[in-house]
Amino acid sequence: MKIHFFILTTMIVFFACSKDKPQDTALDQDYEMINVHPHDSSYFTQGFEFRDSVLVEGTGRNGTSRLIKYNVTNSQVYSEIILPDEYFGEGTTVLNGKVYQLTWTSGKCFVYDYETLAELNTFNYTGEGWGLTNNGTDLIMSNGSSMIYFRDPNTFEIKKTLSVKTSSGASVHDLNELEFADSLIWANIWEDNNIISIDPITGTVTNKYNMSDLRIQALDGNPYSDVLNGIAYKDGTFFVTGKYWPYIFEIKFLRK
Ligand SMILES: [Ca+2]
Repeated sequence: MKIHFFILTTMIVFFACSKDKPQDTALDQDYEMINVHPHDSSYFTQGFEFRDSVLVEGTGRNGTSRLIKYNVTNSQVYSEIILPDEYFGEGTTVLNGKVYQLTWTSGKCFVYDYETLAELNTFNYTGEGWGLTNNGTDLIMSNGSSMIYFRDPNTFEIKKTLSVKTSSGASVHDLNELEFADSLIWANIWEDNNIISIDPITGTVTNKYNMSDLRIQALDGNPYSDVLNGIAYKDGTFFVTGKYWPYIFEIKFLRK
């Protein structure tokens, strides 16, 4: 019975994964390691983005949610704010001199002045908040589903909705931290070691990068390292990390 239970469990897990995760190996691409930087392993990374040479990170969990501006090379903190315990911080992005920070289930997006981190405004929204980035005009948000929302940064109104699918038409769920770079949306997928790139017009997954090796290195450095989550772009390279990871990996995504 134990063997039968194991087989049944394995099949359930397999089909659950095959339904939700992009399985198309034709999309697999390689990456090149450029450098490894320190990452504070107390940071439960939920937002990750550069503004010029400053890394802006938003962290989560109730009681440890922060917004931090720091130096990627030596982890020197320039400034930070601590969210009230009732809020679980999520995705963050910088647009037009403002920092936007989502919350997981509170339905609130906090807006701060980028220079001073003084709170300017709060937007309310329906549903959960997960990842956040921008294309220079619109905020681009995930909520854990297969949908991505383009929102007006001045009103937070939804301007466009994108359904993310593989080329075979399978929906890609659990879209998490986001980055807009090279005219593509780059996304983490919760509890998945792949980073995907998404066509921002059609929602189709264009490439897939397996970061399993980086997860293993993170676990070697801190056994409490959690999932891959955090993509930031600067000057042609990407910086990726995860929740409680001790490292930030600077990489180039290659294409065949
Ligand atoms: Ca990002």
